[in-house]
Amino acid sequence: TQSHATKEKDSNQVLKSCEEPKMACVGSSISLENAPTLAFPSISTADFHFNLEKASDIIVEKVEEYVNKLGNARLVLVDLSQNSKILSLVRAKAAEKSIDSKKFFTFVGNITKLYSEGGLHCNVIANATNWRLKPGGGGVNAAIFSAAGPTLETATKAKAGSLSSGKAIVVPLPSSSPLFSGEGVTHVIHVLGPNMNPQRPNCLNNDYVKGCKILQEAYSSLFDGFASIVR
Ligand code: AR6
Repeated sequence: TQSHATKEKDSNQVLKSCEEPKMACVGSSISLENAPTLAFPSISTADFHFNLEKASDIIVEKVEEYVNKLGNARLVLVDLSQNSKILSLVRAKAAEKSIDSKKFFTFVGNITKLYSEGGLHCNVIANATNWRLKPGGGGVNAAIFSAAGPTLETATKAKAGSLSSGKAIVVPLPSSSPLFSGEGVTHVIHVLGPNMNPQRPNCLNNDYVKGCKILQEAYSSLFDGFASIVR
């Protein structure tokens, strides 16, 4: 059995070998290994069809705004594939802005298995949800509700019945949830991003003036929610 520190180091080294040389992260994140950490997916860029260039600008801008306000807490952008376009765009733009790589980095893995499969300790995960806050629907929403078990739906309902776009809600995860016991996740923050997919509710029909404003608001709500847990 590997120690936690070794596991995280190893997984970072794996990343180092397959990601771009300028990427933020790697060995230096070890000292903040047990710091409060928010893992978040790129909101709206898959099922909701939001433009990746625009989304990556907004992610980096919002991370830059919040990362130093959060003390030692870390922000980690996660995606499933090593070839993730959004991860490489964000890494390149974050490197240009010299964002502290101990406090913000990208990570390849399933957001519901970051500790058990990647050795990365994240006490909070974000979910790119739907307006009904309902399980299923594919993407990260289906994965998180399924991995968390039915207690997440109950705990979510106790907080809200629906969500407006650009907003986030913090849901404490019951300790009986497998995500809590197996992965160390104590809170899920549901976020509803802007939708550019005509097959989904409230499509913005390519109005990127509105869309960018809503995506900025979504990341502010997410990071404010995380700050309220860290404090
Ligand atoms: N782990 C890490 N990242 C993931 C995972 C995972 N298990 N699954 C997907 N991603 P999406 P959206 C990445 O489509 O565009 C749902 O049906 C994915 O590669 O989940 O905001 C909801 O119910 C992408 O980078 O969210 C809503 O109706 C990112 O997560 C709608 O989709 C977001 O992709 C929301 O669409």
